[in-house]
Amino acid sequence: MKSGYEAWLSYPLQPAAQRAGDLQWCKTLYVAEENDTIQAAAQEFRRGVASMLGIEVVAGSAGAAGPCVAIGTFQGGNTLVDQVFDEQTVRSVGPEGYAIRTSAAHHCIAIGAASPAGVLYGVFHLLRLIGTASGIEALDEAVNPVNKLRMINHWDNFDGSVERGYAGKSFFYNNNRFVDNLERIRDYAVLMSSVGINAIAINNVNVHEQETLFISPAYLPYVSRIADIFRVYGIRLFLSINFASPLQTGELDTADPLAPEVREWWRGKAAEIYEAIPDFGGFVVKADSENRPGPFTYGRDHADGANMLAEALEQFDGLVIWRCFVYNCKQDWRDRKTDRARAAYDHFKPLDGRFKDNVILQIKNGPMDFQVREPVSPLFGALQQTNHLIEFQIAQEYTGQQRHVCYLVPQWKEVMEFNTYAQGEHVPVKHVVDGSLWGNLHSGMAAVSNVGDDLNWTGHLLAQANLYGYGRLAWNPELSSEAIAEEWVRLTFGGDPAVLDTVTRILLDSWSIYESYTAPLGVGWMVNPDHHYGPNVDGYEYSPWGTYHFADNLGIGVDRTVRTGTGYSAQYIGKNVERYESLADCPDELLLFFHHVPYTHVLHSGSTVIQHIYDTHFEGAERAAELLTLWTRLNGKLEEALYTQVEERLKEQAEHAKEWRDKINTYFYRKSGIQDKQERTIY
Ligand code: GCV
Repeated sequence: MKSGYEAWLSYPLQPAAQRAGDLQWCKTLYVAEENDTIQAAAQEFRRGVASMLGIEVVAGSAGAAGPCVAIGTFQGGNTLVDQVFDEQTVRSVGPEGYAIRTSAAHHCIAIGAASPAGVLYGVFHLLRLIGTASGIEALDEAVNPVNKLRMINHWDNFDGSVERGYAGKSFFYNNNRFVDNLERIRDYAVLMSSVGINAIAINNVNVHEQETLFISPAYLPYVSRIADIFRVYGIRLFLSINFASPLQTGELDTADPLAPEVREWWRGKAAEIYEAIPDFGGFVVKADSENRPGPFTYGRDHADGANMLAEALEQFDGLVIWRCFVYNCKQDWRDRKTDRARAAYDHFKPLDGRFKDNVILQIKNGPMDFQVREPVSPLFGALQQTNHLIEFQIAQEYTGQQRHVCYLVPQWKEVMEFNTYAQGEHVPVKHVVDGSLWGNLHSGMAAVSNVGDDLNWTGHLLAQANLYGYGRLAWNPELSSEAIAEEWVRLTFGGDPAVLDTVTRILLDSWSIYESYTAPLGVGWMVNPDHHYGPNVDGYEYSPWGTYHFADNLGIGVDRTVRTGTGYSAQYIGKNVERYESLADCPDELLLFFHHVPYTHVLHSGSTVIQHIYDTHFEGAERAAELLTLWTRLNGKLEEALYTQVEERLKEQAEHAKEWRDKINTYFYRKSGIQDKQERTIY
């Protein structure tokens, strides 16, 4: 019985008509290399084919007659691979790419790559084609990942808790120990490599006392065991580190990045780490952010701090991934000049060009913090001489915490398509992020993981679509949200058209539904403090975190204009400045992020702000209830265990959406005194 553990690698049996076509190629697998990664690819191929096509794959060889699948690196010993691919094709395949071709002349489907990881990605591609009934008799393509770094950040703590984790406990640690059973970590590595993830940081960016010691001899052997597993699947392991490590371990009395003894300490540390893990990826660093230590303590800046670490790692090809989530979290709410949205740009733009080549700045997609709606961070397009990554949050901290369904791929797509005007009329974020705009040495995507030790990995089964979708999008940002959703549904549940239609519809509508019953028009927050679940309009209004909506009896919104507000809109480039600055041009969905307006302000939609709030909240709660109705149509069409786990979550969502509706509507009705035109019940 399926539980969701198999996720998108559950390999449902394909319909008989399709099986016949795919079978003829897949009965035999020809592998010539002993390499662990290629053997892992072969093992996955055998597993997938057995389950989807119902046959045991047999081993083939160079001279054997009859069709087969042949996999290997170019010039790696697989003669069929070398015969099928011409020089031009081989040249077009990058370090992690692959070529795949159905060759009638050679009676095979060949998958060739420059590296074992490329072979693995190619095999997963073939399995995906079989699983989505795409046909494999005329394949001919060379595929390379668009983004170089395709990273997952875990916020797992050594005690087993996961910061912003909504799917159980960590499967790396338990009660201040590394787990003994590594099976689940292996299964996780398989899942991640199947969508092209090539880097994973295994501990929280908030590095506490015990985790500070992960880079010490006491713990490095355990970290190394995990790196051994990841390596097989083409994944480099990273650690989040504590900037004050030399001080905190008691070995030095300073962590000043310019002090020679500190530089020496980190150089020694790097040597120890690479001794244990020769392909260690590097450090993820949260410094001078939300009470974490950093270079500011010593009057140094972020470039001083990052470069010091980079210097220690560079001889080993290690990277320093330095986060830009830096702002004043002790703001006085009475201070109307400080604007948290400005902070990342104000800190990092002046440092552009000062970072070493192996430093990568990691920038959250928006200027605040993974809200259901916020503008794109103005740092994308502004940093011309610095490597950088975009950071998304797969964990649904502010988007329903995996108790509500919220398929985030459409949101990420919107961010990636955003025109930065960085150099010319059309420069989308995706070209800044993939490094093509300025030819960055390092670039790509990172995202906060949404998995835990829940049997189905993500708590809400439908939240698996976000994990899957993140990997697919990082590999190829051109894929559409629809295509990714459909792939995920077919691979997870099989190809029944009713299931496909219903589940993709639920996924594709879910972000807009969640947005409509929560904080309106881009203003954000309005959640309960600390745990961030559920409505609380003034939850953060008088707090030090810089997250205000300024609602009074007349109006609502944050004035971030240059003319009368915080000046944030000037951080954008070209036409974006005026678009956000002008009340007339600002898009409705971001109106309250940029402007403070009366409740009677008329939106582009023709509705007033207050009526929009009422309408979207009533509709949103209704649409949330419809999600449940849609799902119940699948009763009997899915395995019981899969059906019921989603049904339960959708019930909770339908109820909880009403809570959001009533709290938000009531709050604004009481503040404004303006009646709902439709006279629906507001308390
Ligand atoms: C890991 C938000 C979250 C924190 C998180 C922080 C970050 O503030 O609520 O839990 O800390 O972002 O990204 O560093």
